[in-house]
Amino acid sequence: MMRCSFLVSLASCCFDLPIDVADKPAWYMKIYPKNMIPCLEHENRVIGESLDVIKYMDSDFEGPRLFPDDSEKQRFAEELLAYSDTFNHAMLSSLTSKGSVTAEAVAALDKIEDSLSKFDDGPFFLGQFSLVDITYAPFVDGFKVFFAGIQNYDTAAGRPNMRRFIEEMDSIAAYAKTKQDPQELLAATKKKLGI
Ligand SMILES: N[C@@H](CCC(=O)N[C@@H](CS)C(=O)NCC(=O)O)C(=O)O
Repeated sequence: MMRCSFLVSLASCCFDLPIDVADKPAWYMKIYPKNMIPCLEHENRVIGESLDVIKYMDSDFEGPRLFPDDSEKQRFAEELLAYSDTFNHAMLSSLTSKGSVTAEAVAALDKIEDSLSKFDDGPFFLGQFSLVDITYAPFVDGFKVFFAGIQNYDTAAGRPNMRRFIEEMDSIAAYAKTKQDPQELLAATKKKLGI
């Protein structure tokens, strides 16, 4: 079962709702006909798309803001959020290529490694913890497991910033509790990708 509640947990909200992505309950589609996870229902509004959900939660709920005030960091945050689909696509293409790791995937991982060193006031993408980390952490973590299990490649080897990022994320209890057993996750992903 994949827990898709980490965004909510990290933003200190009051839900903690595990949903099996492979077998979503019927009530979910009634709330969000697109039937993709996540979605957020709040004050009679339903918001889908993970990036929209985390931005909404950051701006409409109380607590520390997870989007920076600094304009340089804001620009970099938007750039990284916009890049997340490209990153995932590059990584998935490699996993389904039936060969070894593609140059495109290596370049995407190197871009993440470089991005993690842009600001030196902390181990996260913008230095301090932000929405960008929430966006990337499950992918960086998940792809580490998938590349090891499918292409025999350690995505964090020779990438010390990525290794540190993973360790720092794991030390956040609200994130750690959303993680699935790596072998179960790998098996489910292989099945889904037809590998
Ligand atoms: N662009 C969407 C993608 C959502 C997405 O792919 N969700 C996955 C789970 S993480 C899902 O619902 N998979 C089940 C399915 O495809 O039926 C977003 O960022 O919210």
